[in-house]
Amino acid sequence: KALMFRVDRNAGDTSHVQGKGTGKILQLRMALYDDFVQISVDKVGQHAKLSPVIGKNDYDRIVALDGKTVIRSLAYRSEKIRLFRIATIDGGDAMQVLNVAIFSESRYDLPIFCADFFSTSKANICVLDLNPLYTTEQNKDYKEKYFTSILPMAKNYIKLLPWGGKLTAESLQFFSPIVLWTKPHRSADVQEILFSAFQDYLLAWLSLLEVAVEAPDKVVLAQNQEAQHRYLMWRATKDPGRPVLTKLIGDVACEKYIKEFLFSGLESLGTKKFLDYFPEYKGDDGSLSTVRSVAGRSYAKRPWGEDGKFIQSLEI
Ligand code: BLA
Repeated sequence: KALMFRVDRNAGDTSHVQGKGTGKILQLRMALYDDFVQISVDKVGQHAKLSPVIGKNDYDRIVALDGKTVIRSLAYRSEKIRLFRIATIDGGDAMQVLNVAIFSESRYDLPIFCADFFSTSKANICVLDLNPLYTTEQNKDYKEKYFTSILPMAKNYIKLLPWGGKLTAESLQFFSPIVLWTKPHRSADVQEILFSAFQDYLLAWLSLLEVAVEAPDKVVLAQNQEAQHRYLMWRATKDPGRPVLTKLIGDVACEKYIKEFLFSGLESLGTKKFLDYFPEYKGDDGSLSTVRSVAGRSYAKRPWGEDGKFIQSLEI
């Protein structure tokens, strides 16, 4: 029997599906970020021969302690991609999350594709970027190599999606001049503008992957590996998603999920500890400070100009 239906993709929205002739109202709900997941698997799959990452399957579907919220996880690799992983959280109206990261193999110095979207019925907090492996303001060659060519594509989105306000100052070293850090008020902006940006940033990353040149020697390869490790260490320790995940699945499961799934590579890519990379987090007694940021929140305005040049507009 033909069903007439309409699907609204507002966060956790419940659409009514009218079964024609049956008189019954069925309920159909799509999670806010379902389309993003689908399109990313499709697009990456068109550019690379993906295989599922074995061992990460334990995390396919986790039901949170509240018995309602569902965490879904997917992980793939390919010849050039060390890890392409997606996590979504479907907490209905209360919370919708998309978290995508793609890491190349360490013989390439490719930026890390990063999409980090957190939505409630009241707010959307979004980061979309190709996170540089080497901080762009200190590594001009790296900035030139990867970001100059894609800046024109990003400009349009930078205009449409305004800067999201102050952020943890430490994060900035992991962001590139094309970063979209934004808090769209309307979910239509997420579904339309951010969705389009997500695809274009992903395609930009894939085109960089296509022409990526292998490290000339083991020294450079080791540097790339350490840069990924440092990034993983930062995010595994200070990611703002951590407290949310702890609340959802508890301490032990959260640690395991972060190490084995979200920031997998932490244990295989290096042996340094968080404080080796970020000594400013050492507390008076030598232990790791639990604060998210020692520098505090800053950058009330976008610190890069339209041309990708860094402008100091630090406001703490
Ligand atoms: C907020 N997430 C944020 C913020 C940033 C990021 C910059 C704003 C607050 C801040 O300045 O820290 C994202 N920060 C990043 C990213 C990098 C970084 C991508 O340094 C990369 C290097 N976030 C998640 C997941 C959840 C989540 C999985 O990744 C939920 C499970 C939630 N992010 C989340 C929440 C906030 C947030 C709840 C608001 C809370 C807050 O501002 O502390």
